[in-house]
Amino acid sequence: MTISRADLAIDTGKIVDDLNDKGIVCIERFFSRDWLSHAQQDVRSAIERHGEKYFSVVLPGNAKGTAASELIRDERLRALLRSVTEAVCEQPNAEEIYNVLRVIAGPDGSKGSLEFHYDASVISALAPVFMPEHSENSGALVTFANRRPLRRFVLANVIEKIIMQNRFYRQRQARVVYSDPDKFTQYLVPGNLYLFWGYRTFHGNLPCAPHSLRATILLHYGNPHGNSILLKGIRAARRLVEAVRRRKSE
Ligand SMILES: O=C(O)CCC(=O)C(=O)O
Ligand SMILES: [Fe+2]
Repeated sequence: MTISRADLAIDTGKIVDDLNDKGIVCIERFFSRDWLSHAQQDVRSAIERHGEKYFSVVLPGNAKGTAASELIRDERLRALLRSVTEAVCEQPNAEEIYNVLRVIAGPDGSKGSLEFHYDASVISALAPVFMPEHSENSGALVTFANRRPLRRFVLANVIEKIIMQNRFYRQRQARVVYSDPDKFTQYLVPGNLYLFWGYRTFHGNLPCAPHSLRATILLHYGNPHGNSILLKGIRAARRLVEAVRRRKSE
């Protein structure tokens, strides 16, 4: 199955410029209708397995025949992620595309919201699969674009994490967002593909109304910290912590 529209022209140089200048790039109607309805079916069956609540599936692309596996194997999308990453990072040391399916459903639509963070990857791509009707509580994506540089050293990140990824700082940032929502939020439309420098952009999502359905597939590509055995170990540990965090917040 082709995941993207055949007639779509992709200008990587322009995308890189826009990522640097505007922070977030939307490629409208990137996905084919077939791919989107496949992804929607996958989300529905994931909800049957997990229940109507907030949950994440780590590496859904490892399961054969899923829409996520089509995504991460798609040559066009892979080439896009590779070339934008290489434009800003000489040695992206990329492994495979790290992918996550994230679902907000059930009575508590605010679960997982306002949890602002930086991603570990150079580029993050977001495919919205289901989005609530456009309103104040429709889980818009929040981005504080390009707030930090790509760094080679991990220690600065650890310190920054302590300062920025805690409840108080996040609450403060939430107030900043609500003071000027147009500046920091982006309503997401299923079928579009959104790109931002995940490593450099402090981001998260606004809450959803109770009993909303919001589902996104996240793709993460490119590792700015090199690829020594030590760093591989740190990354593996980080993913474990991340998986536990995701489980806990379910
Ligand atoms: O679902 C979203 O809109 C963003 C989630 C996110 O940033 C992440 O899982 O790393
Ligand atoms: Fe993220």
